[in-house]
Amino acid sequence: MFFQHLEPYAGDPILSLNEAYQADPRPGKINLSIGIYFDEQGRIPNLPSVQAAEAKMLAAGGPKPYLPIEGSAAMRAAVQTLLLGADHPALAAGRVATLQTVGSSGGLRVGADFLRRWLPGSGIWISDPSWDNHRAMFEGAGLTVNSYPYYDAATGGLRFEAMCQTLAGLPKRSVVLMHVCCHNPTGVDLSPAQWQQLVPILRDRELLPYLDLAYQGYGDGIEEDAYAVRLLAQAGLSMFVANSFSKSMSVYGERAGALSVFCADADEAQLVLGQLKATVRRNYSSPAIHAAGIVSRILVDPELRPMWEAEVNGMRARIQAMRRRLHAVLSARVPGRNFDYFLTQRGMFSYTGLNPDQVARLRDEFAVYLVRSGRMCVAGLNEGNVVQTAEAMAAVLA
Ligand code: KET
Repeated sequence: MFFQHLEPYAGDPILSLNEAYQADPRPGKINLSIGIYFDEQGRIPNLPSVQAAEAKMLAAGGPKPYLPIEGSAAMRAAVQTLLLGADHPALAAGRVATLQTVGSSGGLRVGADFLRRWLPGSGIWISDPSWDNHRAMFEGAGLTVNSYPYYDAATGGLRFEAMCQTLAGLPKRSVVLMHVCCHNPTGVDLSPAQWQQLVPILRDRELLPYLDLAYQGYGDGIEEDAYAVRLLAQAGLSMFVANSFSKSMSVYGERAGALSVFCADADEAQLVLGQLKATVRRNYSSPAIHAAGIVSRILVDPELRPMWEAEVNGMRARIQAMRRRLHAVLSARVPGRNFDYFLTQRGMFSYTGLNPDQVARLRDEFAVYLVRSGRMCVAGLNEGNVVQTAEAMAAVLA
């Protein structure tokens, strides 16, 4: 026996909860745990744009070779344009190295391994709180993970002053992980004006932004949600951007994502691309061809692109409608308590402020599943379960 000494794996706080939900036999159970968009019928949509892209791929036939280490050239180019818009000076300068990755998780981890090797001594700062897996991933890669102030529990908003102060005092060449839009788990984002205020701090302190863009299109729109990427690129900063198509194309299991590293110039970008490739080759070797086919077709095909944009707009509008419904029902059921955060927070998630005991009661007594931190996936609500959810919340808040 070789492995008797292993520590048992406690399970992932998000994925294990989703499994517990699946195993729950109670009818009428409600899944507001994992960050997945469900439609009005409570299903994960198979978007018509994705189906059409797959039909075209099937019709074209052809072999399935290995992709290059860095992934599909068509997808990498399409990702760059999605992030920056066409004809961005950073693209013209050739200073962006982009890899297709195994989901954005794969990109985040490849970037982490790269930083550990080539920027040793630099720690990474993540928001307080952040996606649970950020800490696990970066610590797993051997980086020291610290946090900067972010969420203000008193207001349900942002501790922007405290955040700026902390960033302005970090050791030079620190890495700062930021959510581009639809912050996970709080739903609290920086405004464009606040992003602008951040630029001189990042530049003067020589900080390296590491942007996570997992929910593009769920905030204000596909283009609008790329604002921070474009602003920082325009300012000439170096940065990492890991972006995902899991949510925006509803292709979770395809593992479609990318990592883009913005460098000082084209020569540096070539060096970086080379070492990113080395990192990938000794890890998973190359990414998935099916994911590349879907993403690159949808982003560039003149028929599919507008289809997809309309679908994303529809998903965003449905979540916003659910935010308003939940706010209205809860405000009526629990007078004297302010639920405006459901209206101001953006994207899939809201931080409800429920404590772990209240979250446990929601699950045990009402079969309503939220993450232990009090994070609710608002995208799991629909006309059929929103009142039931509000009543359960009202009961545990009483
Ligand atoms: N970044 C963020 C901020 C994020 O919320 C997720 C997934 C990812 C990256 C990873 O996405 P990928 O599919 O690897 O491109 N979040 C949801 C699912 C999970 O935990 O894996 C969640 O928070 O529920």
